[in-house]
Amino acid sequence: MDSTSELRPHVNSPVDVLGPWRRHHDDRERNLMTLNVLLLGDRQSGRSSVGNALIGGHEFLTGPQILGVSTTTEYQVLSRNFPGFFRRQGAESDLTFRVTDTPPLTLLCPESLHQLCPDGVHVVVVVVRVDTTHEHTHLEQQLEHLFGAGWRSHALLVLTHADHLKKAGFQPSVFLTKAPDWLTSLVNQVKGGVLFLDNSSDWPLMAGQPVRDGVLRVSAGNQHRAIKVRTEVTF
Ligand SMILES: Nc1nc2c(ncn2[C@@H]2O[C@H](COP(=O)(O)OP(=O)(O)OP(=O)(O)O)[C@@H](O)[C@H]2O)c(=O)[nH]1
Ligand SMILES: [Mg+2]
Repeated sequence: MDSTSELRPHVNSPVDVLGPWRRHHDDRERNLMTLNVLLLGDRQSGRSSVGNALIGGHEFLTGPQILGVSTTTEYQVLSRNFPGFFRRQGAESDLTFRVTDTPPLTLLCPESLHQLCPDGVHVVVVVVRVDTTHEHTHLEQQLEHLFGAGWRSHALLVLTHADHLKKAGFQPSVFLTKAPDWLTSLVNQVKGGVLFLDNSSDWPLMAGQPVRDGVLRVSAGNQHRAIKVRTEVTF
């Protein structure tokens, strides 16, 4: 796996008409696709841990909030390549996940996000933790502000801290039937579906496989078209 950390926003390149596809010419010809993935959620929802699961590493800083301040206060972009992740037209294809971790949703700056993802975002991973759903949240409205109505087809909902459900003897399906209205509404809006994630293990590579598969599925459902961040909005 190759990993790169980007400190500066990506610059548009003239070949971007190809969308996320590129071609490698080494020993064999192979496809390379890069998907821009944006992690969004409230404070301490588990965004950075989901980012680690996605890239199969520990590079995104995680931890409890200190004095009400999030661990993640700056945007961070990390890319990780998974060689031969899938096949396309009979050829092995590499998949690079370019993952943007963010401060809590209420503190986001649309302009900064746009600079980090000038070509847009293929998949928005909306992160909610299962044990704090009593706290009212305005995720849906904030997503609508950031992307307009199109966010629904690009969104995958990841419910973290699923180990807590297990400990409480709750099946995920039962949890969803008892979820508060705001979460039920969110579940019904995201076209990419819902994943439960137990990120308590030390194996982010394994925990992340369903998330990587989910991201690829959501992107394919949009023919790998990206959605742009709207910059004319304020929170
Ligand atoms: N038990 C359990 N702990 C988790 C899980 N996911 C994250 N955590 C822990 O929850 C805390 C917050 O996780 P982070 O990934 O840092 O959450 P965040 O949304 O990035 O947090 P901020 O950047 O501070 O807003 C950390 O201590 C994680 O180790 C999970 O699925 N289960
Ligand atoms: Mg974080």
